[in-house]
Amino acid sequence: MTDILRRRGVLSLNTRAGVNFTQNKMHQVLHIAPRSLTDLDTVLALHRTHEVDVWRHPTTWNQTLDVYVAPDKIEAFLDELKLINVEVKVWIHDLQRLMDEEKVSLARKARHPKTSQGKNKIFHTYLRYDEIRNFLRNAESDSLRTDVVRAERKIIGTTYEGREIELIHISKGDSPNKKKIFIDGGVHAREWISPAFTLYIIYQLVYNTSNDDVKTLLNHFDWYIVPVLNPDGYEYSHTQNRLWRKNRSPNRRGCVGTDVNRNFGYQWNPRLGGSSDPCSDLFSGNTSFSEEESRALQNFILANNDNMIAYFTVHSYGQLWLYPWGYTNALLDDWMDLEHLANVSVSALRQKHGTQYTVGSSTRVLYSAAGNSHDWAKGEAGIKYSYTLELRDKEQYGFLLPEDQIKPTSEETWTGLVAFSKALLLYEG
Ligand code: 0X9
Ligand code: ZN
Repeated sequence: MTDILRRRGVLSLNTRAGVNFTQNKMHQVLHIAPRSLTDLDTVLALHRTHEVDVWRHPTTWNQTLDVYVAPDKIEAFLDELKLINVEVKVWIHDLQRLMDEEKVSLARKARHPKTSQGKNKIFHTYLRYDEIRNFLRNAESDSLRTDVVRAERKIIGTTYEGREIELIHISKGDSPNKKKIFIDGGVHAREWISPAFTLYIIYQLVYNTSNDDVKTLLNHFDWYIVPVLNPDGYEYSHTQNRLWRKNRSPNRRGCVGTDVNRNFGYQWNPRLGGSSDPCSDLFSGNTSFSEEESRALQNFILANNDNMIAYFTVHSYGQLWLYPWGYTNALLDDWMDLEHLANVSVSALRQKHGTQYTVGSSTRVLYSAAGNSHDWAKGEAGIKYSYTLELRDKEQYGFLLPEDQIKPTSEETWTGLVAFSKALLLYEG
């Protein structure tokens, strides 16, 4: 019971650093609250030397950091924190347990395919990449049997490990001049809710065509969706390391992986929220567009961006609806347009299950991260409404969002997307 309460953050061990709450050496995620800018800088410097994984960075000293610390690192890390003025709480007390529970749940579903069969599986479980591709194949062939929607798959690139990056174009096939909306997911490997939500969108557009909202969305837009931009990383997070973030291309010094969301070529700069250390989780690559994944997206969008009015890159977690810039805290000239449609979307989203989102510029609300994809989509590809969505949750599970939240998360985000699309029609004509 205590564990459950702790995990839910109800009984967090609220203590100053140094009190020994880690005797049992668990994988823990800490909330660290610095009390000044200097203390924040010290914590960030510590995170580099101690190789802990910052799940969430703060923008200002009065926000907390979420930091995952491995059992063999925690003692030394806490000793250092003792020397500065920070408050430390255990947020996720036993991360290993959460990962084990997730594994059991996935295995149980695999053993009982009856309860989660066919395409409805996307609502209840996190699919592997081959299952996702199967779903796309079926969506394509099922759509060909109707005359109301046409779904066409396209390979837009091949990853370092040889996996094909697949896109699905969903339209009515009736006009070449409709406005286009592009959505990608699975940029970061461990953010499993992201591909799951993109599949929900595809499901709605292909299989729910008698719904009035779906009719509107198909009548007015063409949809381009890449459920998993980084399939190598996604598979690795399923089979080897649940908390993997980057892709899997090899680097110098024997380290693997580039952060695809630091590799885009608009104001690319490893010193602004990325890293030039190939072993870092935020490695920006040796150059911009050094990676297959970012290049695939670049090539496809540049070849198809006429009439492309919106771009969404779907991530987790934090419940945020963000717009550029991510490389500077300067505001866009048209930030009010992006802010307005984001506000419309999050109010609709909230009506569904009460989930609250924060809207704003990604640097101001979150932190700076040069080389991210929404900056490139806006700055280089000229897509007016470019957003990063950070889906659930905020307080409880972080990247390990349980499968029973796939459906409500997808439903509410879909509600936000529908509201966005309708508002866009009113706003932009
Ligand atoms: O750091 C990222 O790439 C994104 N957050 S995540 O937790 N999903 O990794 C945020 C990117 C948004 N852009 C900026 N914050 N600049
Ligand atoms: Zn992400």
